[in-house]
Amino acid sequence: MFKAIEKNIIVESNTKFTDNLNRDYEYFLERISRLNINENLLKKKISKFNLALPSWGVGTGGTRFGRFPGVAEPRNIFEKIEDCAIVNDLIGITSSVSPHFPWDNVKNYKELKDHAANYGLKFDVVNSNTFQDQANHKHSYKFGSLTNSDQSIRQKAVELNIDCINKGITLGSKGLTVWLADGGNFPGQQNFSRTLSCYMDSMQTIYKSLPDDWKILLEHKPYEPAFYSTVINDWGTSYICAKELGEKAMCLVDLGHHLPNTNIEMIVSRLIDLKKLGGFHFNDSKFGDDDLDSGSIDPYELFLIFNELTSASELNKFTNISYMIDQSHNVTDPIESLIQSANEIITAYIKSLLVDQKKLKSLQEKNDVIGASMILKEAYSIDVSAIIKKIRYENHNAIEPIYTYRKLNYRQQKSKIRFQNKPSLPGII
Ligand SMILES: [Mn+2]
Repeated sequence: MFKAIEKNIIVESNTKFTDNLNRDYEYFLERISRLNINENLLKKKISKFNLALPSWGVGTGGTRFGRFPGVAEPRNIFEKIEDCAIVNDLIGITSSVSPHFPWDNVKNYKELKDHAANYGLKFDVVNSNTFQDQANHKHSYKFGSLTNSDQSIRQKAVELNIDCINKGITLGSKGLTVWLADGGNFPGQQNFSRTLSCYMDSMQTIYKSLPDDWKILLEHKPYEPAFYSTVINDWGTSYICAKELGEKAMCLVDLGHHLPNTNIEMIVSRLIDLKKLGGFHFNDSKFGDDDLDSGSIDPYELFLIFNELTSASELNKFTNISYMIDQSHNVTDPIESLIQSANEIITAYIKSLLVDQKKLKSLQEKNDVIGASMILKEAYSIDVSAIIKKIRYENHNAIEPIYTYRKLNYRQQKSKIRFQNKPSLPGII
């Protein structure tokens, strides 16, 4: 098996940081011993965490105003896999890729699976794109896909989703995420009841094509690209549809798909209790679905979300949740953004593991408001970077991944092979 980065490059750049790391880690161990946390148990929990990279996340994103392509962007899914492998070689917690079809269409899916396996990568849930027309389409999704008023167009959208499942089976995926752009821009444009009923009809047909060990993830969003109404507008609608579809249907929470100030951690808790939480799309936002890097605006919210997950998992309330990044990197090197985002996400997760859940519960019972909030703040304020770096070091990944990545001159190397064919493209995502 070959991987994207030669091991000695990582080993060499790590030597620069090992002394400081050892000192920082010693202090970290002392700090968690005051919370009666066992190092090995903590490491065991952390080692189970895996985050999927979105295939589209290694390309430069854009807005509806335009897109500024980066240097040596990947031109196809094979090159996207190479970039994902760079990220995973550096940080070691992102060993799966979530593809998007038809963007990532290839002739031979077995060959694609082998290509990823050569880099130590697997495929996570597949995603269907019915939010834009393709060059070879005779039909149009302009007025909707799974809920279009034209039955033959609904059928095409259903077929596209089933086609995604079939590709995913060859790739070794175990799930399909359906995010629907369908909705309306004007009051009166759509009958809310009719579109929801069409959605259920279409989804029931797709559901029947799911293998036994698959799940289908329903992703809600209150607005955009439709700016007046969307068909699956919120988590409640998503939950009702998932429940009616059956046990393989689960809800996916994209952090950006909520109106400002929404209490997302509470939605997470509700979906756990209702046994319908199936996955996450991580990103951050300031105003709407901004698709900013995870943890770049509100890392405390990310921590509170993980606190709900950790407290529920200690009670064995769920098992199989798909974690994935879903962001639009408009002005950064996507590889650097993915590294930083993954780091923010695992940081929030580890901090949630430091919360004294028993003590928190007892303070809640006593209505000790300040005491309870201090339990959360105490865990949140502990610097967990040393254990993240230590685990990376022990697993032969990079102690300082951005430093090592920059040492590689990766973009410069790839620019000799990956020629850009267009100076600028319309915005995507
Ligand atoms: Mn998403």
